Amino acid sequence: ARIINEPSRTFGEYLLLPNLTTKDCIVDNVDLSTPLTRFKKGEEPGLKLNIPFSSAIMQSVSDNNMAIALAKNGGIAFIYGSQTIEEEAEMVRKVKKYKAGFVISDSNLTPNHTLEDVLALKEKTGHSTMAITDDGTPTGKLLGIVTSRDYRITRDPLDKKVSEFMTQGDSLIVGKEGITLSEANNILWDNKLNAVPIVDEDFNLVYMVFRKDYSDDKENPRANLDNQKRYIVGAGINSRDYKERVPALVDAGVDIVCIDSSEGFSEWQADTIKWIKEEYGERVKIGAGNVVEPEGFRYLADAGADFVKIGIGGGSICITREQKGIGRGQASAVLDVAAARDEYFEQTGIYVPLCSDGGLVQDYHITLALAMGADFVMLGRYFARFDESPTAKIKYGNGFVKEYWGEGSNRARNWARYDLGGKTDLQFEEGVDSYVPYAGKLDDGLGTTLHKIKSTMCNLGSKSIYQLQKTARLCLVSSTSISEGSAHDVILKNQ
Ligand code: MZP
Repeated sequence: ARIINEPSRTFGEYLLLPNLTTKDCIVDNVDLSTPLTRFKKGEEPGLKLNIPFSSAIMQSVSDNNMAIALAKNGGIAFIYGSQTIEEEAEMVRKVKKYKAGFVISDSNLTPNHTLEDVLALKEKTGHSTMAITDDGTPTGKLLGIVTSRDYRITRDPLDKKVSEFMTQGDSLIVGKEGITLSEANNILWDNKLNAVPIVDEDFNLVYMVFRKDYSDDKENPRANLDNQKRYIVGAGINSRDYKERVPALVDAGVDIVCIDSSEGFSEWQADTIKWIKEEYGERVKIGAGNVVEPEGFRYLADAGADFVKIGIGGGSICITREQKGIGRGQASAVLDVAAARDEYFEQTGIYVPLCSDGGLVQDYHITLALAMGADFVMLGRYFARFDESPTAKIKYGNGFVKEYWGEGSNRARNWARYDLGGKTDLQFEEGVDSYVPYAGKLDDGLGTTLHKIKSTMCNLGSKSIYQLQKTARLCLVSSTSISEGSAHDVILKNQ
């Protein structure tokens, strides 16, 4: 065996050193856009992200709701592949068909405004559709929809137009108030309906939601939209059924696929990439991984991967290192692979973006991963905590938690992720089933994290991720100096 004597390290063992902050280096001037797919020197990448965030390819993290919420914020979700081809394609389709109406924030409009106020605002802004939610976000409670047609939001069950519409039979009654915009859209989509009346418990009409004209394309500057002005979405695939899965996902409109595997330095992955590139050329983008060292990176880059994902065994729900003894501290893996990526760029003129996947605990770990050479990160635990993740929110002690389980757990049984040929079943667990503290709405939590990253970048004198990667200075910390970093030698109040 060959021994690498340098111990492998993780993010908590490093700190960033400030650089000169110039006066123009303010939070508003920090640009977090980043490449998602490979590009030649001097050219633009085929796909970019507006923020360096992707959500993990996991049942407990990335479904169509998460994908819409994250795309709206400028990131991308990779919908989990451990479901049937039809189910996964349907989730992709829902994201691609979802063209949100303009969502009015409560500072513009509240339930106390009259219908005339709403119509006047609609006239003023020129939007054909408006969704009004109680907090102005797509996941807030839906208070009503205003469309350009005369079928409009109504709180009056006797509204003639709505009654007429309902007699056409093109409707489904939902006996639930307080539905969210995404839920309403799912009901429309699932039932192939053009409208749903939302009724209260006594079946009085509260409001109608329409699909027709539900399509104002008012561009949100942060949203990640592709050429057709629809939200971008990724999807997980495996190296077994890709010849059936990829065509179904492409048909559903997927923007990029990613081979979901705990260990990506394999001929299975090269074959998968090769097949996709032969079949679709540059039309279908594909990420591959995971790797933790330069040889694995180079193998996948040579095979044609559009991005390469880094990380083995560092995920919060992962027990691969205990079960198999395979893995590497995430900081060392990112540093080493990033050096190989830069060398590859020097030699070939091709830049292959890197994704640091798993094990990001503190928000600042994201900044560290980017400074160390990652172009974007992938997070499971982080996103599982929000309302938009697909899992149950449960009362736990005095607060709430959400469920979060690994793809290698008995609950997910995603054997294809650990597949090495042979039996098509999970032979032993590499992941756990757990809870994570509930963290509210994605928009709020992500907003705070983005602000922290941008502020840190200002301290480092960087207005872009590229500049951060080039100029950041990091130092190793001793275990004694780590304890200096949190509150110490004081008696904390409210404990
Ligand atoms: P984290 O953000 O929760 O720390 O880690 C998420 C990552 O862990 C995923 O993107 C994936 O690479 C990895 N993962 C998912 N399931 C398992 C498992 O069951 C796992 N072992 O390691």
